[in-house]
Amino acid sequence: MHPMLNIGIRAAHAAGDNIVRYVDRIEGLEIDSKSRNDFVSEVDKQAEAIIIDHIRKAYPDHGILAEESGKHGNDTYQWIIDPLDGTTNFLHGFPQFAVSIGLLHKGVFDQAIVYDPLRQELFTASKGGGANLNNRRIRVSKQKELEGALIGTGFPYGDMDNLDNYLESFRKLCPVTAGIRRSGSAALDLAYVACGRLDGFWEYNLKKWDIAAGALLILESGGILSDIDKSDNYMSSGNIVAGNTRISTQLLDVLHS
Ligand code: 2AM
Ligand code: CA
Repeated sequence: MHPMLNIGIRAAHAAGDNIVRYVDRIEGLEIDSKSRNDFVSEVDKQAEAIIIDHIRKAYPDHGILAEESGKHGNDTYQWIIDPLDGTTNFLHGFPQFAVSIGLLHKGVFDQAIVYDPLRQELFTASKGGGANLNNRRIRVSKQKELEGALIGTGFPYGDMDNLDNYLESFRKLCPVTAGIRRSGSAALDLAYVACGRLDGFWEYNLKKWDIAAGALLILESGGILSDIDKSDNYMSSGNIVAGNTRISTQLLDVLHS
């Protein structure tokens, strides 16, 4: 195993274990609102500190971009961290959230970890080395047509400027798929595309830390990702379409129809 992946896994496990300790004590947590409908709790902050501590100890020169504490250091190697993806779910006791850690080397996806601490599902990928779920190789689904496909998405939640745009995409896709799921954790949605539980995914306005690990999982499991405008700029725009090649292409065709 790549040593950097190994450090990422240790960090994700330690953060995930800490998150799970609070699952039965959500009522007493201190919760701040970063913006409308965007919450952060002391659990997010602790998990992030645990991850950063692991990385700093192993790789003091590496840069970090983390959801709660921002950007630090140089970015030849940059760890992109969402300590708790699905905070709103977590705060409601809704069991769908994950730790997401992606490593970029000179701007290219290099290592990926998405860890669901409740199900103890560890999704990992190394550039050129394939993607795994709990050490077993995963592949994107073989679904050929949107008809019969299960598609993940995310609804707008804070700023509603994009709501009409989103509803238009939903109106186009809802009638032509087998079903649409909104889980509340984009990192897990991408991991589910990577292992074939979802056939495809689309969402607007994601953040880099929602995408960085999930994107490499998909690429290494034989899938593709694109910006909704068909460019490769999904990391900076946050507007993303993913799936196997056929489903991604069909999702884009319908979105542009
Ligand atoms: P977060 O929990 O790390 O903030 C996809 O919709 C992403 O949006 C989620 O992965 C989630 O990441 C973020 N998000 C923030 N607030 C949300 C909310 N109120 N409902 C759903 N997703 C939210
Ligand atoms: Ca988060």
